[in-house]
Amino acid sequence: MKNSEIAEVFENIAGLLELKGEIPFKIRAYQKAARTIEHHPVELSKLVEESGTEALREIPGIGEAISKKILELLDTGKLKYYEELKSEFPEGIIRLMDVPGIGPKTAMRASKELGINTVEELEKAILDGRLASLPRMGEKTAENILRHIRTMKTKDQRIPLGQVLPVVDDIIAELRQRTDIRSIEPAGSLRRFRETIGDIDLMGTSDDPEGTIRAFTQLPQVVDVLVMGPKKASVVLRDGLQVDLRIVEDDAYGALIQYFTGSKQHNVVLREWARRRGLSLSEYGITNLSTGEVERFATEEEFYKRLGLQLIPPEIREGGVEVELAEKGAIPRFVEVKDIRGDLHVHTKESDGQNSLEEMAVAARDRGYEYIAITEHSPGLGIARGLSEERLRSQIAKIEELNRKLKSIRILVGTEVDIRADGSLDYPDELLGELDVVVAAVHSSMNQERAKITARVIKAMSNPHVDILAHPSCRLIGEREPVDIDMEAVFKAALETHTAMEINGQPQRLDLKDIHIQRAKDLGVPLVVSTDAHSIAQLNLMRLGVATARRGWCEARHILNTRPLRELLEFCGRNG
Ligand code: DGT
Ligand code: CA
Ligand code: CA
Repeated sequence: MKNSEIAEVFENIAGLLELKGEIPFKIRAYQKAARTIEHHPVELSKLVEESGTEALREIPGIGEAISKKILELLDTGKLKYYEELKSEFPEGIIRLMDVPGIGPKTAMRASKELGINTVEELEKAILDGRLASLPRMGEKTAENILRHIRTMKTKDQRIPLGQVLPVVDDIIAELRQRTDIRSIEPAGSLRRFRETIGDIDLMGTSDDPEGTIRAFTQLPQVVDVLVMGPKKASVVLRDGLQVDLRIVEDDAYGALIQYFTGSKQHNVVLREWARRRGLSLSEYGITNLSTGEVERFATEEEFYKRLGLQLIPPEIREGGVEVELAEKGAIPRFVEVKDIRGDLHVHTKESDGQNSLEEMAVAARDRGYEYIAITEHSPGLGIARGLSEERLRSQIAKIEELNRKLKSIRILVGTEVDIRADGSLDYPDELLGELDVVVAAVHSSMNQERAKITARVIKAMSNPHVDILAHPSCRLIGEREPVDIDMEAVFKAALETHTAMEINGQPQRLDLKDIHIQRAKDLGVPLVVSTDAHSIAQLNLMRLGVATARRGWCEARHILNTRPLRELLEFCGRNG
């Protein structure tokens, strides 16, 4: 976070306190801090990184309370106190205040006097001159605000991971074909499997760095070259995505990929860790501060080892407790794709999938799975060609037959039964009792209020036949907000009813998400990682599901479908 952004937060706090009628002394303290920070010659993030957190207190006008708030902003990008304060005001005003250059007073006036409550309305009011007509506003200020709105719009565009992965795979494949590249892999948020991506960072080694960089800038999907040097380039793709590529010598690759994998917060913690040991970190290596000597590292493992740390998996490099734990060697081995023994959420042509039952089963067998559950939709969902009771019964017979034919994989008869608006299930209990695995899911009435949808889902989980709750939040990243459900209550119910929570690997879902996974795991809630595959190719989404589980600090033992068939069936209340 930049000084100007931190200053704006404090300026807004002062404004909100003023609107609230707080005592002037308190308001002035925040105003003063805002001005000091705005004019401070060094970025506070840098100051803290290089001189430690105590350095903040040495700035005049920054006391303990403000210094704590600055650290929270630098660490998390957010401030709890500010968020709580904002929640006391109408939402429209807060949205306006998020535009740089608009403080609480202007937001209040724009809302009250011009009826503006969204950024779009604000943009319109600037274009037709209404905003400038407010007292003490003027053309110039309004124009500045418009510029802020425009940059805010482009900056805010984070792209769902699922959209970025194929683009990256293409670029890497093309570069491998065209050039003398030796190795190339993503770093940044992509390597950490964050659910949305700001830009793509690629790192590599090459026999001909300049040639590789040139080929990179000449890829057909590139529309603009922002930076080009002998060993690095930044380009913009047709769809507006930015891609950075850096090439280094083999013996410096470990430090490079470590640095650019981030996260920024992880690197800040790591740097502070190193500083206390007389070392300084950079993308080139580790510098011994007393001798000035720079050590280079070919692998990340050696890099972390030099710092006295275990190799930290990229998925958890978010600046939490991972560095502390790595010193003690206390980071466990997280679940890997190879630990997964079967997929428990799969569709075929019978409902809305693309491949036949046998094709899916054979593909699962070829992946080395021990079992696969076929889980078609129930009839409540007209759109997805849900199976009537009769069709489900005939599918049970088909699966039994196929199980006799295909010896090396067990096909489990399942369903993805719809949880109706009142929490009842879309098949009768008696039919559910004939299945090996019952996955239940919400697909409709997603706008129910919190208490209602929570009770609805818990009611479904309480049905003794239900084994797994699929995509519990129902979000579609970048498209649909999660349902307003009390996740904590759902997890508690999961423990009581012995229901597993699904980690859905569809890139637009990744549901449960990382922080919920971590919480569920800590509570001891059983988890499964499933793909919800609608085709053979989508069985590969297991990689995304597993990465998401890793972001939630899951080991194999936390994931039910790493267990052998017999144990899985036991969990589902079936014996063999
Ligand atoms: P994104 O692109 O917003 O999805 O997120 P990242 O994590 O890929 O961030 P990006 O592309 O800005 O930078 C890649 C990594 O490079 C980042 O995770 C950490 C490192 N990095 C970039 N700028 C800085 C910096 O100013 N300080 C530190 N310590 N690390 C940085
Ligand atoms: Ca990035
Ligand atoms: Ca970048």
